[in-house]
Amino acid sequence: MHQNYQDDGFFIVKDFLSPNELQNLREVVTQFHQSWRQENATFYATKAINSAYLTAKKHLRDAERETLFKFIGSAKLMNVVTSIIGEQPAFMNTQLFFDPVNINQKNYWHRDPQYHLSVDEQKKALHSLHVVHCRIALVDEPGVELVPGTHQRWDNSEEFDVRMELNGHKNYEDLASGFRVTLATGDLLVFSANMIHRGIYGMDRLSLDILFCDSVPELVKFVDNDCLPGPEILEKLECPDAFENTIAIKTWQLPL
Ligand SMILES: O=C(O)CCC(=O)C(=O)O
Repeated sequence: MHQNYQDDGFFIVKDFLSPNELQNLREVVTQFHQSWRQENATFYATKAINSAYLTAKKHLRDAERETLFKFIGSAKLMNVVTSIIGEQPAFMNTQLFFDPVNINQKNYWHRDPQYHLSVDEQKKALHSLHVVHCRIALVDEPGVELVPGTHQRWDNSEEFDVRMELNGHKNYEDLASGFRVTLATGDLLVFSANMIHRGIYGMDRLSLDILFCDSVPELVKFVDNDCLPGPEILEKLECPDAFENTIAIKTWQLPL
């Protein structure tokens, strides 16, 4: 496994995107964002910090979806993903992070699984399943704050009280153990969804996040069928494996 990921739970690849990839992704993502904002005007205006399901048909045309699928299924990105997850990664979803309209809205520390797993299950997940964020800055951005090592270790009492808002704490309070990672346009940040983290708002950020996981039904069940490519796109991808693994699990092990 990638050494920095193993030790700290994250690493950065500077200038991951070529100028051409950056331009193509920006165009498609901007198109998605405009359409999504119209459709979700109230949510956007009041509390949203991200959207998801970018590869679905709802907001993008086929050619635009293909641009996303080609990037996600590129050898370049998949080499990074397999360096962490191994040879059987599954595609999970895409998200887009942007600034909240309300400039007073506060960010929040969390581990991604805390919204669907009990505390005991969250502890076990640290030693079993991989869910990995591949976050690509489409403009310079303040980045995220991470607590290094928490992809493998449980919270100390300050971290637990803050992220769970216990004993009078709020989940936006600073943590002594937090480590800030800023990203420049085109950088890739890879980090474990299990680790304690929070976004940093500002700079009109626009960050494309692609999620991959182990090829297991308990994670792949979260994947939306609409977000998967059809056979005509799959055959055009350099590395279709992550999509194929997801499709295989959904087709054979879960009722569609
Ligand atoms: O950028 C953000 O606002 C939060 C990022 C995050 O929590 C995530 O990618 O899971």
